[in-house]
Amino acid sequence: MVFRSSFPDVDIPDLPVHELLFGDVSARADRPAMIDGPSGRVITYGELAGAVDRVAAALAERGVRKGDVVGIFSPNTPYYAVAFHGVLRAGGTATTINALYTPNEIASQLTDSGAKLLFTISPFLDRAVPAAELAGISEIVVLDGAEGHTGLSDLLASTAAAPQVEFDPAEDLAVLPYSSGTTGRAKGVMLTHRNLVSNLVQTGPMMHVGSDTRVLAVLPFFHIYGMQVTMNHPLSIGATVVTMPKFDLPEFLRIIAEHRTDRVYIAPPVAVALAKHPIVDNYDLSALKVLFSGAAPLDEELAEAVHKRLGCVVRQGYGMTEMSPVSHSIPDAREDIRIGSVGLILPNMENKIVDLATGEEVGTGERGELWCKGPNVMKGYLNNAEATAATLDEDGFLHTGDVAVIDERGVVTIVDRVKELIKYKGYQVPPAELEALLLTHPSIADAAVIGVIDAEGEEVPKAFVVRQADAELSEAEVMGFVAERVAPHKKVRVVEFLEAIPKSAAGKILRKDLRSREAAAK
Ligand code: 4UV
Repeated sequence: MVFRSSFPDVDIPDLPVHELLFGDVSARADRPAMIDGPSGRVITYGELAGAVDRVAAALAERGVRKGDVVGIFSPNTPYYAVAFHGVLRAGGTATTINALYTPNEIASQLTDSGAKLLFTISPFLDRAVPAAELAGISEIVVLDGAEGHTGLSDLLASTAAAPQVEFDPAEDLAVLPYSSGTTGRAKGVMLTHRNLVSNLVQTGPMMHVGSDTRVLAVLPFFHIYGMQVTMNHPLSIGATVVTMPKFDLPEFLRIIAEHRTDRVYIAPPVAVALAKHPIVDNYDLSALKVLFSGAAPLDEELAEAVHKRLGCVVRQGYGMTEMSPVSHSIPDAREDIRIGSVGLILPNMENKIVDLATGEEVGTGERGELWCKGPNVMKGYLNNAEATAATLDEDGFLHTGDVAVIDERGVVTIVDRVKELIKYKGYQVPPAELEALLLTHPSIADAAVIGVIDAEGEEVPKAFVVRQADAELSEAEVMGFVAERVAPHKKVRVVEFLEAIPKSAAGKILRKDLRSREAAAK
């Protein structure tokens, strides 16, 4: 059975992303497009569109052509949008890099994506410089400027005409964010201009964002949720984006109060702070109308507690990098939909629910793997036909690796995850990457990593480790070894030693057995 969206299809403009956002800003040229939260500095739509043109011209002068990949490694600031849309406007593809990454992790993404140039900020140069060297990138553009490097100001000084690039929105790649998908290491997710533009208009009927809306952009722009929902969507409507470079509770509350942001997008750990922390009462949060959570399951009781304490509407959505990213969301206006669900199927989309054991499509009220189809679904994984074929079927359905139930009203609830992926505070942790790293330790004979729920209810990576014969190795040594080599969100937080890792006859780790072992130990 195919479940269709209950909304009528929306028209998808046949435009590249930057055209949708900045194609004609004359009516809003003097309105604030972005505000840098910490400093309060404002950039208007006219200034932003002008800066995007300058950067595109300067990138073209430097040889950036259609299809060239450019890395962006920066926290959220208005400059991020200038670099991002400058790359797209020049015909390039932006590969957005996690701001917490180590030099090796950055280099791996730059190399895999074939990036030619890298944007960063001066405090990140200690990681960006070695990463660029490893990846053979010779030019780094520093957004806030730094001795010995090209600065954003150099690009903005370009007097060349903005390049005339012909776009085919359905084919040309706008961004290459990295995601591990259902299995394996992080892969480049090929999202076209049409994929991104589709999702910007598909979310329209779900949320009330207008030119007076002020969106708080604390979710990182490098992750598809921050990029599309908190940067591109408000800019496509003429709303104002208030940026925050990283989450810090007092600063978050101060910025909501001072800039009177009325829409705030979060991942579930922020809801915990908003429900429980005493300092929340010290700020005037009366401007906040909608608090929207996604990227990991939101606990219903917690959501109710936040709603009661702050008096705002709390809503949840579901998405995946591979879907640009939103596929389901609770509309602002639907008081009747449970906050513990992820709401309704977006317009222009279809779903199937597929029984995990039999592979048969099932109907209303039955659980199974969620498959999604729509114009926002990726073109595929970069240089990885095998992973693409394992995720996208011949009928165009993306197999999400999440287990869901759809009720008779079309409300979707995510009930489990069957893919390998671990989510730590909404960030992706690919177990395959940690397993490969653990195997490089001389005292480790074998290893497997799964997500487990800790005492605070957070999903955390747990490593099952088989020591080499006669090797001495403690849990702390295993955790220390990993922590020195990965970004903080990928740290192994629990270790258990085993005699052997359960494996199938073909040598695949039986994660299901490890999960049942974990459940039995509770
Ligand atoms: O690929 P990714 O890191 O992508 C995301 C995107 C989440 C978004 C984006 C825009 C929204 O408006 C929104 O509401 C959510 O996280 O990871 C995808 C996987 O994260 C889990 C699920 O396992 C996905 O396959 N996930 C994401 N949202 C939820 C979730 C959720 N609401 N409940 C449960 N799991």
